[in-house]
Amino acid sequence: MQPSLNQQNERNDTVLTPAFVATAGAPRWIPPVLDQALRLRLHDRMVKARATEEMLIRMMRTGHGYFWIGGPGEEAYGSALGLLVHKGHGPAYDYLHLHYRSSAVVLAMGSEPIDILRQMRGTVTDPYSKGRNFVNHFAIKPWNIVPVTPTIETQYLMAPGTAHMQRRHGGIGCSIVTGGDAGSAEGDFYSAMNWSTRPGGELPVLMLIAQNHYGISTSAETVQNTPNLHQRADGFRIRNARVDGNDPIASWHALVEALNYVRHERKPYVLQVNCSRLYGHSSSSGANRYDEPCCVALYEKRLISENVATETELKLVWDKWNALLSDALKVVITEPMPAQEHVLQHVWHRGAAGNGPVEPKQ
Ligand SMILES: Cc1ncc(C[n+]2csc(CCOP(=O)(O)OP(=O)(O)O)c2C)c(N)n1
Repeated sequence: MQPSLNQQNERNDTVLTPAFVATAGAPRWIPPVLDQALRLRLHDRMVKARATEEMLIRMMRTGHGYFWIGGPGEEAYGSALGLLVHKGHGPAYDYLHLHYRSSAVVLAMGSEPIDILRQMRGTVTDPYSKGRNFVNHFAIKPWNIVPVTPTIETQYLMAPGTAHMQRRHGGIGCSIVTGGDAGSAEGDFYSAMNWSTRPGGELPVLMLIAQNHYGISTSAETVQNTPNLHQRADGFRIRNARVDGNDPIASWHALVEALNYVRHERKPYVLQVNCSRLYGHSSSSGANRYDEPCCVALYEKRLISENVATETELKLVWDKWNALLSDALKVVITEPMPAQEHVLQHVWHRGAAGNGPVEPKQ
């Protein structure tokens, strides 16, 4: 019998949506208050993301998946960001230009862990790439999540494109782009800052740099002359800040401040989030656990010490997501792989004459 996902399902989970107030002039963005319930929700989302990533690594080790790259260590700021996104389709909503460590963002927005497992295995049911791309390469059109590219940092220069459209459109929607510290050494990052600050053409774009001090195996200190990469924005007179990305509460407040500015001033902002890279670069470096600060463990300690939750209650969150993920894996391994007839589906190709789609040759 086909196993079913009968546990808590994101579709039934109320997704937290920031409030918007339409005033006589322009709409205002009112972020949710970070109360006890929201602190627990943040924890839930962080565990959801970590449990998903650890399942992906197990899939890689047990032959149920292929190459792994992902976001363990980026759950704190990622979950906060996912809960603050103005989620929807079209220029009135936020556009997301993410990178391959952004699982916490899309999971906090309400995506289903099973879909990430599908991409890890490369099944035809993978909703992001139909089994074509490797894991954590999202593409979710109804939520303005543009396809994640395996080439690093190209997303920085695409973000001003959607932000340009949003500038014309008006409202409070903005473009949010994430990337790594090594990638911010590339020209795309600087071009993006330039395009976002043309006089009279400033763009509503939030640029995040995840500073984990590594680019694959290259130490950041050997490449850039400062660990405070957000200060590069000073040269473009872009407002910027740095936050402990392992702290979900600090990250929440830093993101609220940044988003408030970008949404209402309609200008760019660069935010550096310092975070860990807990399982190394990818499966190519073994995906073994490193001894770096773990944002989930740190947050759990804090929730217990501040009497927001007990150890038992927090463990139940882990049990819930781990059970859901084991059920999800049982489903995914029964699903089909792409077949010959899928090769030319969803492919943008105009053919030799440049005027139409190519029919598959029999
Ligand atoms: C344009 C481009 N250059 C090089 C690579 C190879 N590459 C993949 S990941 C990576 C390091 C990225 O480091 P960083 O931007 O700090 O992000 P992290 O992986 O540490 O999160 C490199 C050089 C690539 N994918 N694309």
